[in-house]
Amino acid sequence: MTSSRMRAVQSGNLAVVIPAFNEQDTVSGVVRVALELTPDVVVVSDGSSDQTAAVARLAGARVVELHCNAGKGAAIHAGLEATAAPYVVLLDADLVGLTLEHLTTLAQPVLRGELDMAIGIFSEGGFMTDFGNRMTPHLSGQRATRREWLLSVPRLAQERWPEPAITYALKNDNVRWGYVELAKLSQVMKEEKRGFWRGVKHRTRMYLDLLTFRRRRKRDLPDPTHGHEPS
Ligand SMILES: Nc1nc2c(ncn2[C@@H]2O[C@H](COP(=O)(O)OP(=O)(O)OP(=O)(O)O)[C@@H](O)[C@H]2O)c(=O)[nH]1
Ligand SMILES: [Mg+2]
Repeated sequence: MTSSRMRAVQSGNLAVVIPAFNEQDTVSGVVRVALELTPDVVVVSDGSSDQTAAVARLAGARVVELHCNAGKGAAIHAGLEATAAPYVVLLDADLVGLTLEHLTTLAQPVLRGELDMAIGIFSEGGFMTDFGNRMTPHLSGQRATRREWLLSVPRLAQERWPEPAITYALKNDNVRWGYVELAKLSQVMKEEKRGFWRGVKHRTRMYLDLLTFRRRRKRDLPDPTHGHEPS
């Protein structure tokens, strides 16, 4: 057991929050590894029509169930509100090959106070998943940060896909952030888990949503005044 894990477990200061929408095939594997890091593992399922919530509960997670589907941003927000831990690791529920080492790689820089947010990037996990993650590293679902800061991100709960809102806040606030490599980790892509055409439909909707954040941001939020540009 690493010293950072000991610290997290002993003081109860770290939670893992996993937004999961129809992820019954993979969520339990992610929960089991998360439980190696901390007992405070929260899965948020909002309107999943499969067994995601039951499977996650059986694997040992605390499950927050919302009745209507509200999006990944609302799910993360609900997960953050369901814990009091000052530090959180966010994980997607469709990860394959997750290990405790990945989690300590993510969490350590934040627990040590070196970074306010660590963003995990896949490497050597598979051509497509590595490629997707490297093209858009700022969209990664694997992160560690301070819970209070994440809760303060404007529009976090309103955005179906919250990553652009987080990136915007990283620029706007004086936040120390950095990428860490997560070797041999991958995810099940939408086209695999939803079927090809449904996957394409979901992907198209996701990109439309991500691309229109700027419009919503201009309407609702001030311009950045300082900070550096996440790539
Ligand atoms: N609770 C909840 N979780 C969601 C929702 N939408 C996405 N998620 C979860 O957010 C994580 C990322 O969603 P994915 O659909 O895998 O998106 P992605 O990994 O960015 O997309 P691809 O790489 O294109 O497959 C997964 O754990 C999803 O289950 C939602 O509406 N509610
Ligand atoms: Mg995914």
